[in-house]
Amino acid sequence: MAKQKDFTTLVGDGGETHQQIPKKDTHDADGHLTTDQGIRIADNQNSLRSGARGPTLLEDFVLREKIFHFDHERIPERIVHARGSAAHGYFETYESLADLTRAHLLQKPKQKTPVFVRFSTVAGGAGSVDTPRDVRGFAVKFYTQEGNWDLVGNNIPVFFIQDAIKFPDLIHAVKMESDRAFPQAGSAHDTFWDFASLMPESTHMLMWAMSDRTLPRSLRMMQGFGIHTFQFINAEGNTSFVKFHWRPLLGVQSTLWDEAIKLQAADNDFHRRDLWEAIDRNDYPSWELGIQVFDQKFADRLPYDVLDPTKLIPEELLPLRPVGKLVLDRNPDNFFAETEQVAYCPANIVPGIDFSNDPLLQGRLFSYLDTQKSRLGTANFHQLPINAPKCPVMNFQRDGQMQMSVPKGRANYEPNSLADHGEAGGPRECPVTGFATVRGRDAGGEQGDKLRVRAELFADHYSQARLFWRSLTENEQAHVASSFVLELSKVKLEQIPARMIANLRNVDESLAKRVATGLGVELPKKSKAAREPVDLEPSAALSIQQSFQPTLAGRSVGLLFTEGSDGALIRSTAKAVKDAGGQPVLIAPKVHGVMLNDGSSLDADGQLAGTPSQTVDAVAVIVSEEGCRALLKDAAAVQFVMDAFGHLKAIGTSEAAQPLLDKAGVVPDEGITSLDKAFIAAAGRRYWAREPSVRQLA
Ligand code: HDE
Repeated sequence: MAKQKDFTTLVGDGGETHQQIPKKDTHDADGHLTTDQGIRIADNQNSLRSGARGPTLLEDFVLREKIFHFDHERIPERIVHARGSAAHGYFETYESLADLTRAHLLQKPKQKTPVFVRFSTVAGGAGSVDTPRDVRGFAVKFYTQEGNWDLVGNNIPVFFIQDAIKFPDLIHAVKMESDRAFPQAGSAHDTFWDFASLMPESTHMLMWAMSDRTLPRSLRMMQGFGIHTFQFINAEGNTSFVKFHWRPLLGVQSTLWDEAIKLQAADNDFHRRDLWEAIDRNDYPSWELGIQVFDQKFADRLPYDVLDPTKLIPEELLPLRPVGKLVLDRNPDNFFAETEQVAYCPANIVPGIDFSNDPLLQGRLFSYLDTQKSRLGTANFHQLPINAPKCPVMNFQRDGQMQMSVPKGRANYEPNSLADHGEAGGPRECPVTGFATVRGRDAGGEQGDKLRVRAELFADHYSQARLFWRSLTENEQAHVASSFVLELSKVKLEQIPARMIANLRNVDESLAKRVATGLGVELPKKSKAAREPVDLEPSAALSIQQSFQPTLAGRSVGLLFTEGSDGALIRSTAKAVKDAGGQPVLIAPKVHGVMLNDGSSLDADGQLAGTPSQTVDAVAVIVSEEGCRALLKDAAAVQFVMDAFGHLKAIGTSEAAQPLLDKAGVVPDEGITSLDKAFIAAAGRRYWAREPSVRQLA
């Protein structure tokens, strides 16, 4: 405490002062509009002119300042993960992890730490859409009492490459092609598949990328992974390896590709809106943090290297220990100030946690700090309110652009003896509580000659890709095969699909054949694996469908109705959806004043043509006979039902709706129900068995 006070009087302050910067208001205390210099503005409608029809005067500082500021509103977007959405919340521990780590945030049960979490797509620009096939970022900033810890992960537990030196190549290849500037936000093009097919180490991640994992139903329904192996160190100095997993309490759920493509057309901001609206209605998204903890002996027994970020440790082999809960309960006040300016960095780590020698992680430790300087324009970006630690910041870093704190006194170096002469001497290092790096050899780290080589087991590029494939349901496998076909169909250079299929033969012969058949090309010769793959035990935890929990919690149900619809049925269905934790969404051909059969009038949440069924999880068609006749002539209505059926959703229906169902080609199955309890029970699921009847899969 004493030290903290010293510092505040001596050098101003890092953390606290930044927190105190008032939120920018556009008006002064009495509600008056001012310039950035605080001068009250008399007229915000007209610029200063010489005569009513005369030229505008250079003298108009109000106009000039306003336009000047506007001209500089944009900052460079992130080179990757540019498109994102974020929220505030907290992390609460279940129990003490003092046996494993001395990290302050993990010491006591029910300990709460504020967080800011940003989700993102990888390839697209900041203005791109939310639902392309893409990996999602899952970045968590914990504002702990011992400084910020950033766990900057993805929704997939492995990565494309093993070494940071390949990252610029990977990203150049996946982003829009550099001459034509398309495609935006998509991997289905020559340069990505050219690179990927030449990098067998990417095969495991490609399997995930082509699976339903890259089409999340909601940011609230994704897993998150720290990917790399990290280390814990406890107060006694004992170390262990650790991997971090986030499990959504709403369960993992994805969309179908056809659905995702149509969602893109229906709502560019589908995920951003979904996250915002859920928090806005106090339906707070939450995740459980699970850890996989192991030691060197365990690592030595594995047929893959735990420092290789293209590998995972199956949960069946090393179960997750649940350690706490993440809850997002507050939307940002300002998108730019918070979501855009937040600067995550895997190098932000707290005492008790440490990195491993994973060569991808090691490269990231440099990249993020560097990128923030070019994005935010100053080495003082850590002083922005969203980035500032919520604990004191005390050091002798000084000056730089946009310096916000006002250090007092002469102590801007250390050691100094100023305190001996009655001046404040500033903060000092603390070997006891300060961050201590795990000594390499304690944790099986290696030292040796300086070499540009990879460890031996990194050369196994296919065993885990095969493990993933064999862990999926037949339906999920068909999605993977079909995605390869669809993506590779967009590749124009002939040699690329052949090279990719040659690699896939090392994963699974039937997969390779299905992709070749789907593309209409001959099966190429199998590529030579750098290391022969081995068969690993399948892991059901890797399959979304096998761990799917049917529920309406956090999901929405579209109620399509018309003039003359059964008012009581609409109301009871909406209530039943709500009671089951879901969100009813009323959809009608017009939004205001729809007259129902009981004489009441009802407003809709969405107009039919602008609210297609892909925006909801199940549909109830509650139409009158006359209303149904009108809908038969409305392509949006027919498509609404056809897509709900094609996207394997439950459809609850009354008799009057039958002609519409017939026209949409709906064939009865267990997902097509009457509008009673059966519908509510059916609505929280997807009907995978229906898929072969509506879609040709590879
Ligand atoms: Fe990143 N990554 N990355 N990355 N990454 C960035 O940092 C980088 C990697 C991830 O919401 C950038 O602030 C390198 C793996 C997320 O703001 C940049 C390498 C994983 C986000 C950068 C990787 C990630 C980023 C761009 C290979 C999953 C968004 C802007 C060595 C564990 C964070 C920025 C947010 C962002 C570099 C690999 C996740 C350029 C060099 C592996 C979620 O610094």
